[in-house]
Amino acid sequence: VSLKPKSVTLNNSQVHVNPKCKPSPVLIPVVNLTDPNAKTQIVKACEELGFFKVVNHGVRPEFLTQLEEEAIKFFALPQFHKDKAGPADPFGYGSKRIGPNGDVGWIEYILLNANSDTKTTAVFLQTTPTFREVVVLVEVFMEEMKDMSSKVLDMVAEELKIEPKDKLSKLVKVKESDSCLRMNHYPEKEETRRKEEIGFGEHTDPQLVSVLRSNNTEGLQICLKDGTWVDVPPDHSSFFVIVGDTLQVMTNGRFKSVKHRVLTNTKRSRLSMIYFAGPPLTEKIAPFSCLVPKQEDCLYREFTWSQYKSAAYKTKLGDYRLALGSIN
Ligand code: GA4
Repeated sequence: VSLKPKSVTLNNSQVHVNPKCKPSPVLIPVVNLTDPNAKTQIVKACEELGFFKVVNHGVRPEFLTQLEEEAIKFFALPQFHKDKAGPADPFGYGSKRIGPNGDVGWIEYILLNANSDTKTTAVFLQTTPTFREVVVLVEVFMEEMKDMSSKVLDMVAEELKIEPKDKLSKLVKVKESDSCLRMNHYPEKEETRRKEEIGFGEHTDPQLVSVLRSNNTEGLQICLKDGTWVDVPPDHSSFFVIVGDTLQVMTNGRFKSVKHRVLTNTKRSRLSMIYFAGPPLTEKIAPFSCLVPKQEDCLYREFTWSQYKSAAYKTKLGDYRLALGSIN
């Protein structure tokens, strides 16, 4: 077996795929949200991995199936039709291009702002005969995701003794919260194509937390602290929580925003929906003083979410945005 890094070509650029990638059936922490110990398990997972799986989440499976079916119908439309809902600037329909700085992937997606339903309506109005029903489904889903992320953040605050108790969850519950929803479609591979290709390149999420749900197709990988990439076994009945950069800053690095990526290495298409729970644009982000007893241990200086977001949109997907000094 060769241990030389495999490389795949994507738009003429070489991307290395870690050969040490191994399946990890027991590695991903599983948190039952109704378990009284959930908050301890969540904090442990956020510290060790920045990632965990949520079961007993209370979101009805029939509802998820229905939403997934609508997404499948949308992505099955002719290209010219879908293009009417694009380009993603950053909201709307996008294909292959990710963000404004030249990143690409074997992907098409819809990016929606959780606050303004105008773009959501615009995306589906042109393309979907039953657009009103679809818009309602999407809105209900966003509410469910907001509830789940708030619940998780409340447990984090309780376990870390952050006061007041709703300090974190309030950031995503208020109407000014800058959250968004992404629906990603990774088309199945044709036989002639190379075995592995980058669907969504490695990156961390800038927000507080992200909540992800996919169909039963593999492809998602997370990066461990030692740099090893591991497969996340797909599970359409569960959700996955991803720690974002903002929560890393607020916990003064105690939680790590986890690097993750999607490889399209299967013959089945992958469909995922991710809710990115972000604070209001004007919110000041800095480590909580209760987590930094000595001022000299404070790792990050204060910035607003708006400043961080605009800085993020000037970076490439894989850049390490939290590098000290990158935010002015
Ligand atoms: C990564 C997480 C979310 O998907 C996202 C992405 C955003 C986009 O696709 O518009 C970004 C990326 C993400 C981080 C750096 C910038 C912005 C693309 C990009 C190159 C919606 C987000 O909030 O940040």
